Amino acid sequence: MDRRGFNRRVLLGGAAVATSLSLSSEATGAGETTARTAPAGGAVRHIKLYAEKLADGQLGYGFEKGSASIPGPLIELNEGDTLHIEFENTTDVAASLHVHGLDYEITSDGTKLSKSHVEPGGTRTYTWRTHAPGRRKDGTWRAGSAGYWHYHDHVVGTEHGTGGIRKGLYGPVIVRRKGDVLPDRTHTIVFNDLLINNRPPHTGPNFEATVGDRVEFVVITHGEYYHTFHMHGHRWADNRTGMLTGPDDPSQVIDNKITGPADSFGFQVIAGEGVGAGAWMYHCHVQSHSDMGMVGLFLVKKTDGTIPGYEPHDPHEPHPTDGAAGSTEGAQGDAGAHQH
Ligand SMILES: [Cu+2]
Repeated sequence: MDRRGFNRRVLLGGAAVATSLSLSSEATGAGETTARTAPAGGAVRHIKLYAEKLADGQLGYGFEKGSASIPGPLIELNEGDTLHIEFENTTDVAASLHVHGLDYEITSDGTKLSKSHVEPGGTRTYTWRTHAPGRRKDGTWRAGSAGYWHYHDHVVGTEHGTGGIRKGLYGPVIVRRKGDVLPDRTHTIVFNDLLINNRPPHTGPNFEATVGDRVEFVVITHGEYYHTFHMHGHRWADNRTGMLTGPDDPSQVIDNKITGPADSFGFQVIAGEGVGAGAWMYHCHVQSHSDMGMVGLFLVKKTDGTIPGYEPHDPHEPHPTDGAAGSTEGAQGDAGAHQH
């Protein structure tokens, strides 16, 4: 099946899934057995992003009116891309868009200090740029923009957006380098105070995959606490991509990572690799935090769709597939529907 050529809204357990934005797509042309990789950047794109009040009183970002989610939609770029974001604030309080890791002028800082926030009902265009690594004229090495980053409000509640972040105004950004391996789909996990993706404790989000899928996770932390992100049965490298570049890559391989407010990292796993299907927990490993419900499931199915040993109606796991917000599929697909 062709997993690259489209970008779709996935329905899991009735919850709408945030769609992804990709700024370009290109297959390696090598078929299913060879990993797809990111193309060179250099695109200039325009999108719209809305801040909205959700039915439950929380706040979210969305690419279209009425589509806001927590976390907000994945924004994906390739090094060298420029993104112009026409941001519309449909809430009844001033809000903004502030990004980590990317290049932007002070007029796109998204703070009141720089007067780059947006009053209720207002619109403002923020411009994010990215660049490939390279040597400076003085001989030193300049890092590229590639990485697992994130955006958030910097205005609601306080001058630091403490109220906006608490209510859900945050989302993931991935900048890829030419040649980076692309996943089949991407999920975002945000530890925000003692909640995951602002959901009630003990209710996921859960993420589904089939054994052999290449699944990417973006992990972001917000709020007041440090956490330790742990995933059962799967490991990753503690480096930019989460993947070893070869047998001599000295990066440490881990399955647990300490993460504090505004940190972000990401990695890819092959679902069930070497361990098989199962309801694999992920959770904060600060014991009191996991006990208070900072836990979700990576539901890895066999090819026949079953998950050995998993009882979906276990009362301790009340929402087996309701992990939709923040998930994308065909993450590097054609996002034309979201470009204006
Ligand atoms: Cu924790």
